[in-house]
Amino acid sequence: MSQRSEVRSQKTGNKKQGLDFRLYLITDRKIVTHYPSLITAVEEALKAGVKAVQLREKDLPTRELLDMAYRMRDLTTKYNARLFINDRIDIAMCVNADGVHLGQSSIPAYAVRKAVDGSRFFIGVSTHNLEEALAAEREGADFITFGPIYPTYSKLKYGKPVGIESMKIVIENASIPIFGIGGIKPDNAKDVINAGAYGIAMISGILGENDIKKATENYLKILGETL
Ligand code: TZP
Repeated sequence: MSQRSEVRSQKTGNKKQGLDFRLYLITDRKIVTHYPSLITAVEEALKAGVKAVQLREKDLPTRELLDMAYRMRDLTTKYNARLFINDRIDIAMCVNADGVHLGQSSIPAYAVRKAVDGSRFFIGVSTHNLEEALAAEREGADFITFGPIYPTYSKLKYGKPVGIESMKIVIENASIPIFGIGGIKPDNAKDVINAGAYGIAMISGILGENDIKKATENYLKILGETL
């Protein structure tokens, strides 16, 4: 076992079993242009081996989001993949999702932890600095996303990306799995993993592509997780 993977397994070894994915696909239906719908685009990624999907359609009214969440639940179950719902613990419960992914303005992780049987339900938290990352861990998150690591269109308005060096500091100080996010593409995905991230999370790197199957397979290959 390499030194890096030893560190990784030490860091995650005492955590609840089942965080069995390192490629984390996040949805944005507006970025899908080469496929007829978000559902068909996500199915293509699932066919290629994606094992975790976060439904993140922040602007959908509750009932439309619920409908979409049911469809994503059916689809992810069909491909034996995990489903996370962004922000909405109520919708996550209704559709029997595998977890919720919380933002910095969401219900905090400790409140979800208190309310939900933790043995099967995962809590992910979006973080952007060390303080947020450590708070998420303290409050009971199972994993975090950290970023944006690289410039990415949807986050340009927040200023400079956090960069890979600040991710390394988070990795040194936190003991839960960390997914690098933001501007992850084939040419930088390996750098994020080599810096010690547990996995990579992305929207456009998969859903914005005109060949989702090929793009997904490429990331899985970079992660050493070909089907
Ligand atoms: N959080 C940090 S960066 C980001 C989110 C949701 C956007 C990721 O999108 P992309 O297209 O993978 O850069």
